Amino acid sequence: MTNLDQLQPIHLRGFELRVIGLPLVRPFRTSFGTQNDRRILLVRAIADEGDGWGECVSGDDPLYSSEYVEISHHVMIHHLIPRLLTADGAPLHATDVARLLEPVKEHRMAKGALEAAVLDAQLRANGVPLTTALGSVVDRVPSGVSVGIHDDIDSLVRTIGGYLDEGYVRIKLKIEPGSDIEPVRVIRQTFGDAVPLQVDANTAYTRDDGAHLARLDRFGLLLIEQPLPEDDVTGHAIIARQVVTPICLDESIVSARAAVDAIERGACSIVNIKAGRVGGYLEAVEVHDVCRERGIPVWCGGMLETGIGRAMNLALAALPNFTLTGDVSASERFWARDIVRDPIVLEHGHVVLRTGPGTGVELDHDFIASVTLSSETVLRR
Ligand code: SMG
Ligand code: MG
Repeated sequence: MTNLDQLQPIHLRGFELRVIGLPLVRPFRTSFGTQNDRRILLVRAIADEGDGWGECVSGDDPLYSSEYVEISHHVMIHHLIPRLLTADGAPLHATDVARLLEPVKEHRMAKGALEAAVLDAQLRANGVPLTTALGSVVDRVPSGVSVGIHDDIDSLVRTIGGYLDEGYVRIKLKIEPGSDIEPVRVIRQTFGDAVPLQVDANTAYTRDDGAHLARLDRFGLLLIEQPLPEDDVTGHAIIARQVVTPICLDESIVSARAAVDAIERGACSIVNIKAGRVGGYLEAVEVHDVCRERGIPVWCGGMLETGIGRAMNLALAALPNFTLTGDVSASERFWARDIVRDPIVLEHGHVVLRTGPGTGVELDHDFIASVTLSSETVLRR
């Protein structure tokens, strides 16, 4: 990672919190629910040197984690932003943000979004791309797609066939008890053993399900993601001893410290990194680093981001230990129209990094205005 402290700091004036609403191109069903649309909390850092934008990955409801749009908005306004808009108006580095927000427990998605906006603003002001700042080593990354639970197997096969035709190089299937072994068997039977395939349970199983999950072993999956509840790290270690397929953690890994703990306890041999889940892109790089030092490969997760979050995820996914294909898909996987002028597209199974200053994306402000549900600006007093 570039030494961000050597960049010129910015003089932060305030933040705009803007909630937009976008329909999904098709419903997305996971073990915790079905989503038809998304409200997304966008954050604009307003600085003397210019603006920066970040995106909060909190969901509509507290189902993936305890965070959700209203709670993230509330904690930003009442607890986080006041800690960044200090009375003395001292210049701010993006690297200061996590430390200033540390006294507030959890709310990592909210913290991560504020840091992302400050980071974008500071990098733009310095003319430095996020890719350079994070330490990206490639200019494009292979693209995987996450496929929701389907009511019937025929439609699942059609959906996956469509994504493979589009060029996605890896399929991740959402599973839950009652929709796991059979859909995986049919996918293997239909598309063959060569298709890189993995499953994600979003905490839907229990410690008693080791023998059941071991039935997935014969399908040669890349990994099983987060079978048990997030706080059951030891349970994952128990499951990991019962299955041959590697166990990957998502929800459980909320920091670099949590990653070290899970790895040392034998709970996972692969880690899914999502910046929002760990409190920001700078902590995400730390997670990458501690995994790399311990020989644990990582991949970049997704949270149904718009082009802002997608461009940032791409920069992260280009770090050297991201040796497994991530969930950074094209904008059109979820959105009929993205909020950036140059949506992320699939090119021969890859997605290409943005190289302009900051996130490198240009926002479609007219479209954003047309899908805005609320907007609030907080300025330094
Ligand atoms: O952005 O492509 C994407 C979605 C990837 O499946 C995906 N994410 O648990 O990994 C995960 C899920 C969480 C999304 S539901 C909020
Ligand atoms: Mg997951």
